[in-house]
Amino acid sequence: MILAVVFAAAALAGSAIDPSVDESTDEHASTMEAGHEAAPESASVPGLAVADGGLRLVPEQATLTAGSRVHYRFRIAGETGRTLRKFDAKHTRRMHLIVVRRDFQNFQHVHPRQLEDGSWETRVDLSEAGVYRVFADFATGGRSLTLATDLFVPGAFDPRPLPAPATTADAGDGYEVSVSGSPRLRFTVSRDGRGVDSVEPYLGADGHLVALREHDQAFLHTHPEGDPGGPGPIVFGVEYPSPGRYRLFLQFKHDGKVHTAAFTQDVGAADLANEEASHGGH
Ligand SMILES: [Cu+2]
Repeated sequence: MILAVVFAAAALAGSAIDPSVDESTDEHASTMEAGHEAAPESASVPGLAVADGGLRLVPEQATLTAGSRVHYRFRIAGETGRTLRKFDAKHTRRMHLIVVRRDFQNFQHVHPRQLEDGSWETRVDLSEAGVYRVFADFATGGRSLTLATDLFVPGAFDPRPLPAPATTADAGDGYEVSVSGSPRLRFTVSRDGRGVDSVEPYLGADGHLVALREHDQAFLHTHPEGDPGGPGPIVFGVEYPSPGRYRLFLQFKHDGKVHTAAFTQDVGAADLANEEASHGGH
């Protein structure tokens, strides 16, 4: 089964890092580094920056009043400030917008419509107050980018703790999803206790996986595996950039409806994608 992924690592990874920039050498840090085995190279992780590769995510408003169908409007601007109009289709859509509260609640994945002036508009459910992250995931000129910004919804915010790691998740409407393996993840869907053989195509694939890191909500690079439309589990390879906890949101379609299952993964050093023990090649 092939699963498209809602995001992809920018082809620009690392290009923005200029080692000569830090002229005020931090002696303390240098001392700390000395004597250690070679530190891994710094790599940029997608989804942490509002601007990258000469493009910038510009929300019309950073603060919105709570409501269940709130208009959210934004544009992608070039370095001169001009609105970018040309986007490539990626997983059948030209713009994917992920909205999630900072405590990983209220996950939403929507597809905004482009207005005449090149900006994008959609409705989001902001019934609950709090601090949200908004990720614009798109491709233009053959490169993929994930830009992110803050969104504030004033009101009483009662942050919930990250749920403990679990191998099954309730996806609503009687659906349950179980996961096994790491960093190669196999998701199995059941409904009312009976296995669901094949899910329906969703955005040109069998499913989408959004993986976010605890504490900074970095967007992870994941790889779909297998053939589309086939029976069996939905499989993804995930490139974890560091040990720690991650929240994963798997979306699949069945009986004409998109369902979301969320999982917490506790990732150890052995699960990192750059380990030899992983599925190799990625
Ligand atoms: Cu999408």
